[in-house]
Amino acid sequence: MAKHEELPVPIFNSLEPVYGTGSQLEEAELRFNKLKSKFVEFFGHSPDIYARSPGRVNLIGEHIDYEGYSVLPMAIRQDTIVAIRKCEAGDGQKLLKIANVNSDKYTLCTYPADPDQEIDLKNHRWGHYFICGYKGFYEYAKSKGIDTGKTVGLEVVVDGIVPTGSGLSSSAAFVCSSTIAIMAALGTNFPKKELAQLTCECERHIGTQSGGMDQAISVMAQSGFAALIDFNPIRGTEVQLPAGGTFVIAHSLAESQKAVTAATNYNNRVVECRLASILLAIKLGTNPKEAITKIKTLSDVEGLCVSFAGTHGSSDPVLAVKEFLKEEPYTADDIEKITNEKLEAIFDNSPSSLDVLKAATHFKLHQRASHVYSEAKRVYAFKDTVASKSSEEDILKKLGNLMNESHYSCSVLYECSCPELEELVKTCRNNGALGARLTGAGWGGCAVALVKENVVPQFILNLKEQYFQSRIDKGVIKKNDLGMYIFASKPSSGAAIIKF
Ligand code: NG1
Ligand code: MG
Repeated sequence: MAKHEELPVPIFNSLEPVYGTGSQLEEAELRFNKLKSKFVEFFGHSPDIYARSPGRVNLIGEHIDYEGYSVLPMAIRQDTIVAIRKCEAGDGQKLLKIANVNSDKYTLCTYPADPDQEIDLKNHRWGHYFICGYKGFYEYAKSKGIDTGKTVGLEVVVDGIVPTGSGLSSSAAFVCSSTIAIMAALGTNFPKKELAQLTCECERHIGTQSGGMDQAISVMAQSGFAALIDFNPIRGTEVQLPAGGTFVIAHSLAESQKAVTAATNYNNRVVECRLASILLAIKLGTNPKEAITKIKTLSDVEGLCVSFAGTHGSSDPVLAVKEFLKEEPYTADDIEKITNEKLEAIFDNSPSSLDVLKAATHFKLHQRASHVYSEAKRVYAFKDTVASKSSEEDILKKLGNLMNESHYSCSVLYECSCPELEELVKTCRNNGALGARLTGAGWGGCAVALVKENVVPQFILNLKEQYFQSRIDKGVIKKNDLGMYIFASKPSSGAAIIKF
């Protein structure tokens, strides 16, 4: 069976297959026309080709993709479109010129057309995300022995409508659409599954030790379905959501600046999970040296829990955490006594982890591991509930409960919420959401709420009144922009190449 993820990115010569009909198509037509005229304005001619890739909302399975556990996101309508043109040999200097339709906010970025260039992480620029895709494309092509010819200059204009810093993966939408645009401009096309893997590696060039959820769903999503995404190897299984429920996405209006706060937030958790997995492995009988070299994630430890089953009657890793990791935060000293190794030596090949160690005073290993193992179970419970034969009423109720439990775990054990998200999630529940939780990395950004289809308009109105109105009054957002900050979302389609 040729599964769709084995196929290359689809190439269309019109917008309907991607954007459907009606107002969404009209909006897309306007965007493409504007993008094309901007391209002509910047570079004096039309682009060769376009690539688009969507943002996503994660329904459940937070902060576990980088630990090797399956997650359950869906693509959203909002996407990033990259228009691109390959410069001919006579076009002069070999440069990557990256412009944006929103040229006031995102000014032209220029880079050398050199796949080996280093990204200047200390000076963050929006164009860096394109370079992530650029470097990643060449690394992949090289590893596969694909002849990419002489490097050429590229002209690029970007149009992104995924809200940034919102936990909806604007970054993955940008990285994926860039990588695919580069691939298409250079005349190749890879299977979606491989692109999902390669774009995940691309985004790590920005300095976050991300998992692969966002890129996988952005590249592989099928319209009408959420997906269970598995890792190692990456695989997507379509999940049909119950018709009577709708997912409403609402922005807390606190911006999550992941690339800037990586050392204390995102990468800090990745490091804590790694340390928790090493300590657990040691407690489960692995010798410290071997644990340090072989155990990379909490999912690597699961197999070891089988030995624990002999004495404890269960191989549940949640129980192993209870037994073997103390609840009080660990100091570096506590950990080094168990590992017989300096923390700096454990992470010596990862500069971004060393930044984490410099900033951290203690490590909450018990809490982080408890979150990861329990959240991993909730993802499967969610998928099984969707597929169960219970009444729709029951199914929706159970899904809502799982989302609420996930939020609690993110908030209390993983500590990736913030006061605004807490208020927003509470407001969602007070207004009849069956469940509500933060989505994406957290520390700001969006919440997702499961709401019964027939009350969605009223739910949105209530949230506007109870959460957003005071923020409009204070001038945080404009009333006219509200549609960007709270909306219902159906599962949308994944990446596509468009050539007119
Ligand atoms: P967002 O919310 O887009 O920053 C991040 C990671 C995901 C995943 C989630 C938490 C990137 C590109 N994405 O997403 O891989 O770990 O946080 O579940 O860093
Ligand atoms: Mg992101």
